[in-house]
Amino acid sequence: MTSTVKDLYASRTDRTAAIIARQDPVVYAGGTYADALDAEQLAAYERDGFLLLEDVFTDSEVQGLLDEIKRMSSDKAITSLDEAITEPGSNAVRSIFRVHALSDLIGQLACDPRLIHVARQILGSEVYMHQSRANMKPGFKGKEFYWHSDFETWHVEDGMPGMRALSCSVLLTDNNDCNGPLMLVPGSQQQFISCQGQTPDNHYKKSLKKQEYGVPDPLSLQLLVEQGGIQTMTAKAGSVVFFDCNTMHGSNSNISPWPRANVFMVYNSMENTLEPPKYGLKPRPEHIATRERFDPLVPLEVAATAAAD
Ligand code: 6CS
Ligand code: FE
Repeated sequence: MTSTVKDLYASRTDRTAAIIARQDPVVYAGGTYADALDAEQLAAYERDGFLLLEDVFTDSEVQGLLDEIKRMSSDKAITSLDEAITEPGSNAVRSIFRVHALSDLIGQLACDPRLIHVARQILGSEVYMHQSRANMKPGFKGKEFYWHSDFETWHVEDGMPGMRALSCSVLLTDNNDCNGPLMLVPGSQQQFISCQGQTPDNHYKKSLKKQEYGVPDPLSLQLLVEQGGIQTMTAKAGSVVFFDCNTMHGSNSNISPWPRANVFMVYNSMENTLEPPKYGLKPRPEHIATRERFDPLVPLEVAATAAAD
């Protein structure tokens, strides 16, 4: 049932840019599905479209994860896969997708109760992994991620029906003023920016290096920023940023000597699984958007108890 119902969040049509009010909740089921966040944290997430939690992972957990993604980014067997994306203009590894399946350690992180219960609580349902990736943003060479709403891409290119997904970014190095921290526009999750331009075939091959379609026009962006300002997520390694799939965000390049390595997990509601992409586009590969093979993620503590039974 995709073609007869009007698309609430049409984008990349032949129309000009437009701002459309969000029709979906930000916090589902009143935030009662789990109890990882307290009322104040939940209210902040609902208002801003993101929440920073500090000191979630210990120094030794962070070290283990950082070692793992460093190992992966210098392992030929991994860097030769389609999952590995290089920086525009160099061979430095920019991102590795599907990291939760390529590494057992990151697979465990994907099911960590400190992440999953927050996602379940906000999305009001069981969740699965829509996309996972490590973004390396190496010192000197790490290039920017231009402003975008993830949902805009996931809606058009992956056929994600509604705004019922979130990302969490686990900081594996300190993110400081100089190394290209995530920038978010508070309150922007409430407006959908319908973008101009039509999607080229195999767009992901370019967009994951440098995105040019599905980015907001300057006027809409200016409006969002006049309303909400910009907040940078500068925080210590071991912190986690949770943000709504429609929150406008981006990050600057990293000309500092300090790498900025973060692992992203995108949790989608089991009630929001993918439909065909818009406009007859070919589905993106499974390692970028989970479409065929997935199950609800089981928090590790439960898995451990079940295994012991
Ligand atoms: O195309 C995507 O799915 C993605 N692109 C960006 C720039 N952010 C989110 C996601 O990884
Ligand atoms: Fe993004």
